[in-house]
Amino acid sequence: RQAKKLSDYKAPEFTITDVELSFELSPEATALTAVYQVVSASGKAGTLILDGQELKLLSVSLDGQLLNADSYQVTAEQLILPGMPAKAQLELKIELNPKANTALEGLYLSNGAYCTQCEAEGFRRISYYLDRPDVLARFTTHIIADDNTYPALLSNGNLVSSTLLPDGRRHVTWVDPFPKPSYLFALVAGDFDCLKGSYTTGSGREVALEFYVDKGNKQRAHFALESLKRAMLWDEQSFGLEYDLDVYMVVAVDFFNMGAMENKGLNVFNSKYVLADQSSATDTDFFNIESIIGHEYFHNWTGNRVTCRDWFQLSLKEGLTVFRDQQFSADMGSATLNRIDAVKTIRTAQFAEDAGPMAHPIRPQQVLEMNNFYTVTVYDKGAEVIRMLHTLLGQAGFRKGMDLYFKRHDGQAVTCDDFVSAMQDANGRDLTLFSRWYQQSGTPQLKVHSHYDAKKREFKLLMQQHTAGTADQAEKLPLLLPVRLELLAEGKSYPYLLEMTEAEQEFTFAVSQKPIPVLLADFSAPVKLHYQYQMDELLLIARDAKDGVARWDAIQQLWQMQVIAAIDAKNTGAEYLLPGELLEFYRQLLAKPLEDLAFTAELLTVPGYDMVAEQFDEIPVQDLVWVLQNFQQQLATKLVEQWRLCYKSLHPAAYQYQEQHVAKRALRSVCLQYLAFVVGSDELLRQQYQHSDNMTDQLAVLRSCRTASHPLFAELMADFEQRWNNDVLVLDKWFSLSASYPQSSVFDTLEQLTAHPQFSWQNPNRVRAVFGAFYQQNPQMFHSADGKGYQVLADVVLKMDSINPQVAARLVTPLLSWKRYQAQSQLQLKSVLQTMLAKDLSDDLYEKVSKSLN
Ligand code: B3K
Ligand code: ZN
Repeated sequence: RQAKKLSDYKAPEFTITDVELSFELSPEATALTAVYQVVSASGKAGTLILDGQELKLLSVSLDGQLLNADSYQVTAEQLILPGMPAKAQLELKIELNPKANTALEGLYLSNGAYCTQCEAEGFRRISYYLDRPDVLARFTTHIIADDNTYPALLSNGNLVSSTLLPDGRRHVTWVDPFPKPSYLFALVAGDFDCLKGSYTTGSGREVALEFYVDKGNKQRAHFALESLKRAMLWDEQSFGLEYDLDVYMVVAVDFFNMGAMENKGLNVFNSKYVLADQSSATDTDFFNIESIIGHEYFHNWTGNRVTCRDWFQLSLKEGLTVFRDQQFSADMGSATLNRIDAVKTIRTAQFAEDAGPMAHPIRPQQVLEMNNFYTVTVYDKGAEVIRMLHTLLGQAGFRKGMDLYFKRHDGQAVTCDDFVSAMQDANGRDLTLFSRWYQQSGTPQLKVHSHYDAKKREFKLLMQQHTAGTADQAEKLPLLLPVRLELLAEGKSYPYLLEMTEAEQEFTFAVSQKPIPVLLADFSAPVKLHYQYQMDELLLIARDAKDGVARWDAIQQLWQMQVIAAIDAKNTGAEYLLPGELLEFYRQLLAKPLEDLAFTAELLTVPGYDMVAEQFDEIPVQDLVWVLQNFQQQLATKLVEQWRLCYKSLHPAAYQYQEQHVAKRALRSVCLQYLAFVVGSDELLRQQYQHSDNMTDQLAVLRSCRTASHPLFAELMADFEQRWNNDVLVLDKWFSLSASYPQSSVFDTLEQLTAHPQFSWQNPNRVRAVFGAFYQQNPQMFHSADGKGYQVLADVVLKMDSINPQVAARLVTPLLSWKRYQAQSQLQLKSVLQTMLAKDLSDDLYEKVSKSLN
């Protein structure tokens, strides 16, 4: 199998300027006529090679002349047309079978509705095409389908005509005036409820907003509609960017491989990121909807108006758009909590990716299956890289760079270098060194030592950076690290922004007494920081630092120290008791929560398994699970009265998705979680489950019971299943909770879940709800000593590979990092991976499994 390389990029020899597609929809035999205006870049005739996969080609015509089958060549992945004139019209007739499409890429059916997914290389499953992002064409789309069964016929751009045909079918025509790459094409046909709204842009243009959802779900789309309006306004205010078509449509579908897709004017969304109301969705669901609606909307400029030259540049649009959606969320709610969430993602999933076999820079250099590179590195580390530019250039400088980027590149397909150049030129600042972040994978380790010279009243920080070799790249160079710093002294906080450019650097500060350094405030660079803090220093930072992220981080570091100490004790058979200072800190926090209750809740939470696991080269899974459970138990018992009092002081109000309400529920949930660990909490748990008016509080009870293996779990889960049996989105929460129960009974449970009438291997949400939760939220059983967890997941991955390779390749992730586990697990994991590799795998799965065994 041949991987593609960034260094092999060549501009296309032919381009397509105009596309006219006519679909006559039918589940098993959709007829497509595709007409392209093809132009040679050099003005010379030559061979035109179009991409295409799993297509039934019926005919080819050139400038109106039907071609003989021997004048072109069709392979499994290409249509080759030798002797293509410098300018010609090419017409293809193709037959498609959307019903048989379980990969959910190209044209497929979701609960009977037609929809498409083309990014990254899915358009080639609809028609032969120059399926690469640097070919930009104007699209006209005709859709012909039965008017009764499919009253909504949608595509990109503006609707220009709609005619009822004598045979009861309707013919609609959509024209998208903005030239676009094929990955942004979309078509939807179905019978939906439509929630309508409108938005007037800053310059006074009226935009129709339309949300298409399954019948009966209209009431659940209001929050998404309002989120869209907030996003449209925010982009005007923050970046001066307005929407550019007359209509913005969002369609919610149940069968979808990822979260959502930013097709021009016609977003297609996983229904779980559109539909919400208080009784069926949690605060987190509401949050995610606002953020993903924002994300896809922001792509209209960062992705659609300015797109990627090639797929190696994916972070150009994704890193930047994640950064934009993070800024949006921060402005809509709490900046600190949003930042903490982003930091968690980097420290868990991204650091793990960098340490594993799939390590790659935010701009990968080599790709076999592009869908494998929609990663936490390209997206979230990509966003951190943009954030560092923002930190270095400041808000105003960053905005100048963005303005220049759009001024130069609107309507073009460009590279990450073009983006950095715009930032550089707009600010008159050399960013050559900074650009290394695009080329280098791996997590830099930042080691810091300090020294205070009382005589000279000088404080020195000696900083060293080092990035270890990764699976994809042995040699590493120093990077430009913006290091935010606070020096705490004399009850004050002095802020600094250091720029580290060398492998080793010393910074000197004049201070009249020995300060405590708050290093890497706001997590100003995606690195692992090493500094010998004492416990009292960390507690002081947690109380006195200006930056909220640093305060939270101090508590994280404290817990990491406890984890190490407790494992050491466990190995010598000693009992480990949490230090009094830490308990005292918690006692005081509970007695007098901070004004920000959500932040208080964060501080009171013991870090999760993934967070503590990341500091180990070889992860002692069962020890960690045991220790974390033990810490919660200790906190629960020692502070039981405090948890109870705090819980009781937070009277629930009628549900509103509003910052203060969300915060209060979060803190209440934390208290409840601890209380579930002590005897005598049944009444309280039952009470909250039965009497709360919202999903957030109900789910908090189930989660608490699950985590504490509480006897009430089974009873409440049975009730929940019955209550929500007809609502698949809510039922997914039940599937996940069932699969994450940390007892060996879970293996029988998994079998029962896949036999559940609402389970379907064809639906990615269901499969992820069960098996994603199993490996992400049940480390204890996933890593069970007999290797059963690995076997179960491996079987599922293989089964899924023949149904939906993209889903299979996502699910295989936890098996790949076998080198991170203890000897026994390593052998078990390696053996399931080897068995897998011996099978006939999709490119998606092959790329990952083969790399992991290298
Ligand atoms: N651009 C899409 C992701 C496409 C994934 C293809 N496997 C959604 C997003 O990032 O906004
Ligand atoms: Zn995106």
